[in-house]
Amino acid sequence: MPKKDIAEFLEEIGGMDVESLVNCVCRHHLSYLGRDYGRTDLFSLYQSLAYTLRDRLVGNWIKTQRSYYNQRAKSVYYLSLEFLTGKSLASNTISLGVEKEVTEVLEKFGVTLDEAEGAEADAGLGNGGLGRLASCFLDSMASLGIPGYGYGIRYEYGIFKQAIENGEQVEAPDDWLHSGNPWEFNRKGFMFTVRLYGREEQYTHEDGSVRHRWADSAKVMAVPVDMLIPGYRNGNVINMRLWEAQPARRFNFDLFNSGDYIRSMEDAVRSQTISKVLYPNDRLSEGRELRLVQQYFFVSATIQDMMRRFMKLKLDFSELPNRAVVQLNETHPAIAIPELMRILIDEHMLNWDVAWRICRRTFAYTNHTVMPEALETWPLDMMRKVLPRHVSIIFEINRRFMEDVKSRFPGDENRLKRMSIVEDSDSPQVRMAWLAVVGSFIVNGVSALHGELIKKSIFQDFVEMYPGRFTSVTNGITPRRWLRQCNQPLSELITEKIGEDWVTDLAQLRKLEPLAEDPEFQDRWYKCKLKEKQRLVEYARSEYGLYLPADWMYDVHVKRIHEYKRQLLNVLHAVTLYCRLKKDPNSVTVPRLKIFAGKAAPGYFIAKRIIRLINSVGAVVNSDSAVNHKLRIAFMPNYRVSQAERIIPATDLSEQISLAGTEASGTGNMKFALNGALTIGTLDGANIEIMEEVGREHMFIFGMDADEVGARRHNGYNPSEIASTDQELAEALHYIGDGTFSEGDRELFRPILDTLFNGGDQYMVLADYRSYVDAQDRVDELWMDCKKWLRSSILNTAGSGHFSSDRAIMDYARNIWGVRPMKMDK
Ligand code: 26V
Repeated sequence: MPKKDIAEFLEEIGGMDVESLVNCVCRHHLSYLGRDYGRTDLFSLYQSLAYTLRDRLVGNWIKTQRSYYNQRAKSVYYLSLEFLTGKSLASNTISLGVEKEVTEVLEKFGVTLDEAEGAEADAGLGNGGLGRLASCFLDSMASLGIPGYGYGIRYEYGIFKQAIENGEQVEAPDDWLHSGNPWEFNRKGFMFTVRLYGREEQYTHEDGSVRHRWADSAKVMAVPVDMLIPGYRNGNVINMRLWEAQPARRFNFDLFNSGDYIRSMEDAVRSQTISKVLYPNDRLSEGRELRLVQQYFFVSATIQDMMRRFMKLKLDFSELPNRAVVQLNETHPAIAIPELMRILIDEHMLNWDVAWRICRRTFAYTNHTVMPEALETWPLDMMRKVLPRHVSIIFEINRRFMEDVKSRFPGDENRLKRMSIVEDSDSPQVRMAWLAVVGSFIVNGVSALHGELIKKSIFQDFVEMYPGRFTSVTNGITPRRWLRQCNQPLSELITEKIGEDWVTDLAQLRKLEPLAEDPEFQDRWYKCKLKEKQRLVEYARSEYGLYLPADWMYDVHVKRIHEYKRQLLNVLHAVTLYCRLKKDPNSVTVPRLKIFAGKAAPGYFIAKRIIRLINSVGAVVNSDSAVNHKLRIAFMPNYRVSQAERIIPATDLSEQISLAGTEASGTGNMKFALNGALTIGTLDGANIEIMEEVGREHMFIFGMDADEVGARRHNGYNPSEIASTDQELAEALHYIGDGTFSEGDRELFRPILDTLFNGGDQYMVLADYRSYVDAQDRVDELWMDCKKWLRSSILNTAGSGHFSSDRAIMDYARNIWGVRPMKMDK
């Protein structure tokens, strides 16, 4: 071993000055890419720049990991089947504090940072809010010095690419790795074996006790692939470890030897499918075996990695909860609970009670939705086939739990049925949420409202059983990516006025309040917004061939397409404006561009038809000169993190219009407010808390609240009656049905109208229509008063400090994890 310190090696790699960076870029061109640096293209330049930055991260990464070990720090294991990272070039550049230098380096090659990042593929290893939240949390853990790791799957294919053909969504595979990923380290040397299938076996241990083990299992290898996550200018670098499935090294040796080469290769291919593709559903639990295998695969590898680190400390097992805390992002990794039990009981021979106490103190569970169809359940038969030993452990957990319930609520048979982890029916199911609640020391919702709603609905019985176990932590977003990086003009203006500390202490944005009415400041605020609109115009043109007007009001609705998010309500408003304009071209005062973007789950028929409707209404509106001077509609294909970074800073009006009680939190709502958009929204999820911080008078709140929704449901809701008493609504619905937007085809949108009139309008679109349209009229009114609008816009940014993921992570750290920010070793 050389006696050199890491610092000396790093010195050889080179410094942060422009010259060192240029040299390093050229060297990587030569030695990594095997190419002449005199002949760079955009992609090779991006790659060698990424390697150059990775060189500058890895030293701090090692130092950070060593500090964890040396200080015996309690660490957070954030387990998530999804991480929606997006691109890393700009973000890492900013965190390293070399923005100026990198810009200068790229200038020498005739390229901007924006252009260089254009060559990077989005890491889209998630569906939406839940996965993006996980990525924001890693950024905050790194920036705060909270010891921890992100663990997930390195999907070869991320969330599908969406194209729009003939107005409809068409899916294509997201081959994000096809040119390699310069940010990652593949660590083949540190893989673990993961077992699957087989059977449970009883045997007598040498100490005479009867024990169980897992026999005749199949094996796959889990290879760690690490992505480095730097903190903001603090020298911390944390690890996101994503597991890749590979065939066991001596896979199916028997088949090989017997000469059945092809069949043994088939097995190898099958093991690789485990990490092949992200499931593109964000609600419906389909009960697919491959999905269960994915869950166990990454959980097993992660818990092995955690135990490896813990065993190095040579402590009693009862110390585990003082050294590690596992945060379960939804129930997707909840199989970790019986897995840790299995390891403690079967492999380390602990007795049940001791093992259970350890488990219960190690896990915490975050719930992200109240919707019953998203509650994960697994058919018992399937689970028994894939994980035979875990099923008997789950039965034992449940048996003991049922005993507890019985002694607390004697004779309450219905309660037992409701609370049983194994649902007793013709096709028994394992209820993962119940398992997660029973096996965790704390369960949290993701906004104040959501935290209360889950206590009153899905978890009511469990609250009666374990009153202290439920809490909430309001979501947050990283101010680095979602303001500092994505909105350069506004960031610079803010920093000029209040200094740069807001980047790591977002509450400081309050200091903007006194400036809200300052005409000079308002003017500069307006110009920032305009710049971002121009940037979006250019992006939409070059990426999608869309021509957007730059000086209109940008009214933006971007998120997954889902009935509960009510894109349909927004379309009804668009059609209403269309009708008004057709009758009188001067009836609408404000020129408005409605921007939509979002993916629909490939099997979600109605959501896809809603996309078709948006595009169809758009096609008619945009080409009708009686209308298109005041209203245009753009659907931006393939919504993703990097696209959101372009759209959000340019937005004037943020649409957050879910049916109250259905959106657990929302995080897009926070990103828009932070960037000075005004929200039109319902009293749902974190909208409520945004209102409390920003002030109701600076938002457009409309519609029923969650209690009113409940009452209305209870009293019988009749959508037809509403449609027949509101003339504008009736007219809008009529045009959707009569073929106005479908070249005379009256069938195309019938399924959508059917959900309203024959399906009972589950998400009460019609009930909130009038109050929504009235709120939109108030939007126009305020827009006409430019000064007032700008004041509200500034106050939205000023009031967004609470929604930093730094605040959210500190809440978790203090109230759930019991960990503190750590000082790094020198
Ligand atoms: C559920 C399922 C069910 C089984 C099939 C695959 C699958 C994939 C993802 C999910 C999670 C759905 C829950 C979810 O995404 N919730 C969103 O979480 C955000 C972060 O907390 C929150 O802001 C959104 O309001 C909430 O909808």
